Amino acid sequence: MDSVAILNSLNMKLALDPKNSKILVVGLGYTGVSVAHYLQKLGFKFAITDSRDRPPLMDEFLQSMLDTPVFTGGFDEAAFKVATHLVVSPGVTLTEKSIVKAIANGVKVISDIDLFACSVNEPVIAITGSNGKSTVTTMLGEMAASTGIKVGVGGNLGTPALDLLEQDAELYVLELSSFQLERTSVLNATAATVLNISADHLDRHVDMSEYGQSKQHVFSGNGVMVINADDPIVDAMRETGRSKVTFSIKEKADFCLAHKGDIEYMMHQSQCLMPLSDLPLEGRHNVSNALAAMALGKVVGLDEQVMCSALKKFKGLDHRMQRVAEIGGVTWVNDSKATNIGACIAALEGYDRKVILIAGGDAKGADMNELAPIIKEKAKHVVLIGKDAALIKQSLDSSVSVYSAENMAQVVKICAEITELGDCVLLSPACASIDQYKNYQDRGNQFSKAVLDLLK
Ligand code: UMA
Ligand code: ADP
Repeated sequence: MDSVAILNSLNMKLALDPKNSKILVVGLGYTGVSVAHYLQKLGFKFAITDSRDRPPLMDEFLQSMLDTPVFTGGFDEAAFKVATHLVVSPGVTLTEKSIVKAIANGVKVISDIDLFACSVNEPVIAITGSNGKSTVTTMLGEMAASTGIKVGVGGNLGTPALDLLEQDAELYVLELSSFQLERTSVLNATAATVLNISADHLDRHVDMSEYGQSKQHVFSGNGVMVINADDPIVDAMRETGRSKVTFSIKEKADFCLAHKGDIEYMMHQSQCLMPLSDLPLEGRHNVSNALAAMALGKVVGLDEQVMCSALKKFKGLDHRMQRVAEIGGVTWVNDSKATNIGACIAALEGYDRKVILIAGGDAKGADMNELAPIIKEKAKHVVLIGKDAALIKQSLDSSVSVYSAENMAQVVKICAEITELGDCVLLSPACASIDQYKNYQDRGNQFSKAVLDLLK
């Protein structure tokens, strides 16, 4: 879209225009910087604020935006008072006092995703859910690229949506978080999905219902709804009068599974797409992810056979059911990205035998009792780490042996002592990592390092 068309669209959909709007960009992280560059290009005047004294991106930002007022070290009331619009970064909660006050005074809160939605005519695929977003977004990006089209892939995955516009893509695939979606009102994706809903981020959302509702914003507009028929909360999001495509690993759906003789196939209606055994990923949940990606790709006209070829080559992402090593007949698996209960349950459900589970960290307000049944069924031993280890321990009875560790080297040492030939050790913590690690990558890397040290 050229800038005149974008400005028209911004004016029509968000009442934004360079002459009269006073924009405050809240948060000087990756999102805030992408918003600033976008607004500058379109000739908007704006200010930016961050509650940190010196956000890490600030120095670089100041060099490229000398004229922009920047308020740091707290949210300055004066800056909020003059604004007509706030573009709020996902990391900043909408319950922040200055934002609540601004909303009460009629200020419009928007997101970078709103701005993005006003700036593209090309098809957009929007992917949200509690788990599997990054996997499905990356999978679909690879599928689309292998058909030869120019595809922009980003959002919560890493590259801010507005930065993707530089790529002049023919198709955009966006991973969207509940935080991005709760402040987005004009997204009208060509195809959208909520992959699943399970407890997460309950330290930021009021309750499960509000969390689910923010995810549901992904379906705003009139595009095709891609529905996971296996998830009752998602299934209930179906809207009458909308086009829908369903996927399921349990029952008949547009994209589903079926046996032909001894072979289980991924299916599109009555047509076999590929044998399930060709999918090079661990876990039943990844079958669901693959079907979701196929369904989304089909809506925008990607060739099914090309998508299947890309799936067969898909390596999976680091820290998600990633096999680290097999040492002395014991397999070590890094699923550090399992930062909530749903991901840990999915990981355990994928095994047809008992494993040694490493769990714990920051539970983010989730009820750890929900893990107890699957731990009882699928864990031979549990090794607990982190701030909320006790919450998991309390939920378990004496049928599971529980060990506690201070750090990852100790975790791996304990596991090495209790494993037997043929065992599998799974790091799938069901909790965030920030109580002990920089992030989930750091936690996963420390695990992998400690495992590989066993070889020394
Ligand atoms: N800030 C404040 N006050 C606050 C909170 C934050 O001023 O109360 C400031 C921080 O000081 C910082 C800036 O806001 O300078 C950071 O903004 P941000 O937290 O919104 O993060 P960004 O750097 O803009 O990155 C965001 C996403 N981060 C979050 O949602 C927390 C990134 O997702 C995303 O990749 C990026 O936009 C591009 O779209 C990361 C993430 O952890 C990977 N997401 C969560 C998840 O996946 O679970 C939701
Ligand atoms: P997200 O971006 O939503 O966090 P990821 O693809 O990064 O999703 O995976 C995060 C965690 O969730 C990993 O532990 C992964 O094994 C698990 N996971 C992936 N897909 C699913 C799914 N469909 N259902 C449940 N868990 C999943």
